[in-house]
Amino acid sequence: MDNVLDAAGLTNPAVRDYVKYWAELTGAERIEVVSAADDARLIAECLEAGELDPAGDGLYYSRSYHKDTARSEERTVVATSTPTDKGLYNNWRDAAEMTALQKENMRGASAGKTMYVIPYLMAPPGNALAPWATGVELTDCRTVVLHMIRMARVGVEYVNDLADPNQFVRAVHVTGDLENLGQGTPEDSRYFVTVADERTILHYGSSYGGNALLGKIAHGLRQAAYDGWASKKFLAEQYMLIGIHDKETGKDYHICGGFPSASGKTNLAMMLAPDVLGDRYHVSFYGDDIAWLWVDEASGKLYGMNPEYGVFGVAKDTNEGTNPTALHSIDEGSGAIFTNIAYNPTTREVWWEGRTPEPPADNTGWLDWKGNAISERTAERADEPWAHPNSRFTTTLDNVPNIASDYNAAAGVPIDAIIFGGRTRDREPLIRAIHDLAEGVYDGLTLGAEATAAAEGKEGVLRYDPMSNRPFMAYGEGDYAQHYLDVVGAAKDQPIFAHVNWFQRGEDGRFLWPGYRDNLRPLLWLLQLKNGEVKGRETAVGIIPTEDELHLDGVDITPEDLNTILTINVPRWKQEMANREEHLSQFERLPEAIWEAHRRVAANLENEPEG
Ligand code: OXD
Ligand code: MN
Repeated sequence: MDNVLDAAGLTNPAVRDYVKYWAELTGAERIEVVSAADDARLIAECLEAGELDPAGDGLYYSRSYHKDTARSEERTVVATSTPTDKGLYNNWRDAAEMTALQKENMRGASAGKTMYVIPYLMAPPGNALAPWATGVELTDCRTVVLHMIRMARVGVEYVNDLADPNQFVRAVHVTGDLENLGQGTPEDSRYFVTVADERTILHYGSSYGGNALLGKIAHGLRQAAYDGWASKKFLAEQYMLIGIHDKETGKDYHICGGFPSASGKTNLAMMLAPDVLGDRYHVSFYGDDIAWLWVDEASGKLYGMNPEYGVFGVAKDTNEGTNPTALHSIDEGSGAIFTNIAYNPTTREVWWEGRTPEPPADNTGWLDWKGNAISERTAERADEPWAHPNSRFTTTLDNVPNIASDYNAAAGVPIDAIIFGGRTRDREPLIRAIHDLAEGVYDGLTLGAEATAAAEGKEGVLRYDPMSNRPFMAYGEGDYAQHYLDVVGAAKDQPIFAHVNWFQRGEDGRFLWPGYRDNLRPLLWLLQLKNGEVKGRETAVGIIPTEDELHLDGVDITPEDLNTILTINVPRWKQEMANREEHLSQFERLPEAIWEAHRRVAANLENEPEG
């Protein structure tokens, strides 16, 4: 084994010991150290082995096992040796117990397979947080390697010269026998464990997405959130990050923000300026899913960066209207990999629901995401989707047409605004700016998405998703709120917080705001408010734009609808406050500042005229 590590130039002695330990335990037959330069060879091997299919020039198609198509929140745990790390959502377990269990699951489970060693960095090289961003994933699945090469910076150079050779995340992924894991049954034997205080990730029983690409969610969110708290230095959030350049003043602004799933985060992150504003503003893309935030020591300002190197985007409903930028990031030659969409092996075309209004008219040769011929579907299966609803495309950041020119810069970017947005059919206006940090954190903690027919819950009652981090919480929510107040509170210029909602509906169910590119307009208003160029209108729950402050040239909206999305529905808000009180009461050690913010908003609502 030393020969292989030597040949790959892997010199870090702690990494070498770690690789040897797990190669022995998992029983892998051979090991291979990979770097980004191995991509073309590994693609060729996967095509040859049938693990990938060609989907056009420089595009690839893969399918996962049909019971392995999404993250499993129930099987995901954060383990530590400190019981007070238990929160409401982190599924806390004891570190020693979970480590022993996972070792038993993984023992001998890679027999006959190659164990790939993936040294990676979840940060732009040279970034202040790079010491927490280094990791080594071990995986027995070749397509996981190809995804990691797209989603992270990969190569031995990221681990060889660490100041502390031991400071890397140990991220072990063993696929397991997917056909015999009892997924979703009482016999489920999968476990996805982050042993946060040992900086060790042990995932067993999947080869899909966040369960298997360990740099992304397990390290980039759960482990990093814990590290940021333990070091007192940073936050790791499920946020998109964009830049807005004002060509008239030459100023650059950066906005990041969190949205529960299915609230349009990727579309917002990849948005282009509306045509009528395009001469003045350019919107650039930094990231669609994760941002790490810290205070820069030299300037005292809040900074942010996207630790990822790629986009693992949901395919469904991505089209020329909703997200042309995403479509061009998966053009021919991009090296993108599609997973679990519909595929035509004869023509090498791909399709997913919402790609075009109707599926291809001639279904000859088309296979659904499970590999079954569409033309052979029985009448009762005719309406089943062709693609899995959680099917994805994976592409690197520099394939995104409006990628920011400084996305790879070590410094990161100063953060001007932090926004939260749910999906709410009434109550939440288009945008409301929030007065201060404590109210901002309070707003984030009470973020949620409306219960829909698909998710359990009562109509109009939110499924709370604090900071859009519910599945990624690493320690107690009260401690998390205090840490957020501490990190952002230490910044010299405070970012402005706001809550946005693109999803208000009329009584007939139609969306009142056109959304997509027009979402830039309320964000521009927010920046103007921060700059003191507009005043807005005070309400009980924040400052909202007046109609004439929004740039509305070219927006298709009636005056009545505009009025509705710029008005506060006081009775609905009062109802919501009671739900929030119950929700927040579940968190231990919630800072008094958050309760004060809650009481302030509640008191304001009592004084607000109804209607
Ligand atoms: C997620 C993702 O699961 O980004 O949130 O993949
Ligand atoms: Mn995500």
